[in-house]
Amino acid sequence: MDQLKQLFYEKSQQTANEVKELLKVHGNTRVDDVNLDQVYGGMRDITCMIWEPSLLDSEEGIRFRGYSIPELREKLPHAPNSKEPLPEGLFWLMLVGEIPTGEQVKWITDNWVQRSNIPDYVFRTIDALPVDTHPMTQFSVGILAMQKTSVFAQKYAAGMKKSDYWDATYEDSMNLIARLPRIAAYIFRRIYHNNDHVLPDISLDWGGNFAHMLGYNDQGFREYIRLFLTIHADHEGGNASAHTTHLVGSTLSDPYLSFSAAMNALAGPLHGLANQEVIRWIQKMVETIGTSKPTKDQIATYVKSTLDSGRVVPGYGHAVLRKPDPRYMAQKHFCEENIKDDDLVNIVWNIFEVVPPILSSLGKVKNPWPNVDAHSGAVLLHYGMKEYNYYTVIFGVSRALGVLAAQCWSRALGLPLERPKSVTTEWVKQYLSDK
Ligand code: CMX
Repeated sequence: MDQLKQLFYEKSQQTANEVKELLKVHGNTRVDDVNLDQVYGGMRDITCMIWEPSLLDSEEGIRFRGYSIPELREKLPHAPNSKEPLPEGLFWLMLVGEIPTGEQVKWITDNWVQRSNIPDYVFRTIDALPVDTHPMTQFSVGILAMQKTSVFAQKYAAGMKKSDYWDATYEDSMNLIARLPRIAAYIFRRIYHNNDHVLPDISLDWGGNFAHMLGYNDQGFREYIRLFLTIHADHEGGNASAHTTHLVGSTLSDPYLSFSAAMNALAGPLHGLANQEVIRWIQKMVETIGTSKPTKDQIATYVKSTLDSGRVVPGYGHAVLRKPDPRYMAQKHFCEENIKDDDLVNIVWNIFEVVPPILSSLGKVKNPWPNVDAHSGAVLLHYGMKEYNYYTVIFGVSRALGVLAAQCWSRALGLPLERPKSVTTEWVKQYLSDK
């Protein structure tokens, strides 16, 4: 058994035993009450799921196994001559709850290189799609095409014991994460570089190699990709991509099926697609106003016109957060340290000053602050990646780290099929009149 799997086995068995004891004593203890607003309102804030890798606080933002983003930037191992954390280290932390050593992170990087081979038919499957198919659709199809190689599905068909599910899930998760950058980069080079593909450089770390296969050798871009892949990895279990992984996985669909489904959720404009929408919206603003240096007053007028036309301001608001997203702030700090006087980055920062008071004045927006997607496109564009339709794919590569670590835990804890109760409006009316 490899070192990470062994550690995961020990930690997860210990937690599974603790959970058994907890449920024996407290199984009937009430942890939440639900009101009708929540039933109609997208189940906001209802405590109803176990998700081990991370926990979101509405004021403070995300903590991965107790560590905030600034703490991760400081404590996780870095690549040589790099200031940004290696996302491999975050995966280790999310899976076993311990900050890994540099050697342990190097072990993951090497292990993922060994697991990164992709059958040729996967590329041919992607090639069969019209080249102008949205990159997220190509990504989801590519992931699904790899499902034939699922260890979980093969072992299940051969009669695998329930107590071995976690092991096959771990193998699939590691294989899938190892392969994702290649699939994602293949799609990028297929669509935007006329199939001029860049072969992997196995001397690089997982994120550095992804940047390289996308065709960027700029150190700053590599650094940003490492940071991007770290901060987008997880946001507890209730967000749409995480919850989709959990729901689909709860039927014992393997990690390929669950993660492909998650990518279809991430591809929605209220979720991960917002990072492309932000840039599309800013470019339209610049075009409409007629300058790459709009004043705050001009930005305010444009924001109001967006709202007046019945659309949302992309990159702003959040279902849980009630403060500026620390993932946005991490990217702002990255730019302050690495990027000097970029027009688009300056616009993003000016929008941060202009939008919150306008959204607050509407009286209905619960969180007027920027989320993670408000910043990422401007940084990608700064480094030359202008193909904004592609941005959500990078988010997707990162998201695999959290949701697949979580799926390993779901199997180890033996979490059952998810099946909440739904009711009809007729039922609600009857319930209220009976009361
Ligand atoms: N611009 C305009 N209106 C907004 C808004 C925004 N950025 N954010 C919220 N609102 C509106 C809602 O549309 C809703 O209006 P109605 O009552 O007329 O339907 C009202 O304010 C209340 O919404 P809320 O409770 O504050 O927010 P929700 O939890 O319902 O929605 C989210 C959260 C993210 C979908 C919403 O803020 C939004 O649409 N933001 C823009 C899209 C975006 O940036 N998504 C990315 C989120 C991060 C991610 O998952 O990647």
